[in-house]
Amino acid sequence: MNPASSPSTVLDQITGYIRQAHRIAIVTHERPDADALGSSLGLAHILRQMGKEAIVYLLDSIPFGLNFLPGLDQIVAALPDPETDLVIAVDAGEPSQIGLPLYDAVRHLRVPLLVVDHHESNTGYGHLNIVFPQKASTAEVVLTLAQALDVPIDPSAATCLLAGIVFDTRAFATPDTRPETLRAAACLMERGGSLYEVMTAYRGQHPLKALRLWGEALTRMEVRDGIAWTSISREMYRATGTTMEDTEGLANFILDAADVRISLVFRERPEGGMIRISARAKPGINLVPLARSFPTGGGHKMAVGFEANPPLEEAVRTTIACLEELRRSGQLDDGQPEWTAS
Ligand SMILES: [Mn+2]
Repeated sequence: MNPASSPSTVLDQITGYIRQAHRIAIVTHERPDADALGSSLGLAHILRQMGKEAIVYLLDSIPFGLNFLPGLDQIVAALPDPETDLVIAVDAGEPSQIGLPLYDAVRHLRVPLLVVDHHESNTGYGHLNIVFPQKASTAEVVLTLAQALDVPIDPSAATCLLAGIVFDTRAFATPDTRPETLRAAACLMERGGSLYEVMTAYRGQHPLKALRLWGEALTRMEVRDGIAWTSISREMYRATGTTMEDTEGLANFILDAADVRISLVFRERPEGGMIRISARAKPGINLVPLARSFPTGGGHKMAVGFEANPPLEEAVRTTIACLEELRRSGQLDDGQPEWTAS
């Protein structure tokens, strides 16, 4: 391996940038999940321990069920302060995921951008990129960074990072959960992170109205050759009093069925525009080529998100056709799963 690009060298360079910075802006992807928020807030707590001014900028609302994360009240729903001298993007595989207003503002700061992530599809858009695709969560990458910085992790940071690990591994149930993942979680518990609080939040992610929406979606589900898909229309949100946020987890839920290999959920946005698609797969399948067939796709082998043109029925038709073609031509084969669950 070229020493200039080895992870430890990049880690050294990144810690150098952080030590020199005073006011650090942290950004993450739109519609943040627990790993995005937990990693952002955890990193902010760690940087504050170092005496830095660290601010998480987020234009989106906080998802239902993540209100327990310590430090949420310090999130700033605005564009970064012009005095910012360093920006760190966490858990965002590419600039478009951060969202245009925020990413544009970040670029106009003309300060170094560090990217901290675990997505295999990360495009390396930062001046320095620390991307560990073998890690199950960005939270673990942040923990590695904190260890490299030699900063003590306080209970608030520990709970935030633990949330990232638990939610991204679906409570230690994904095939990328490895001994290192459990060691990271144990380390965070030792620093005062509350696994109980995180697990309670993990199990309690969905309000009843979301289950009603899921019921509707499951009734409409179609299955062909191990591929299961369903779609959620604006009318369904209206009838159940839900929002797009209430669809989080549905694609995984469908994938859990024994005879499903790939699941997809197509969603209209309440405000209209592009159709949002989440796809999930069992080990041995790589969905990244599917996501890359669409303009805004990204994710991991077994979990991708992308957008297709409306209307909903057309998005379903074109996506399933594309998926079946990629599958036929062997482009989704991932050989042996990298880490088997057995
Ligand atoms: Mn993540």
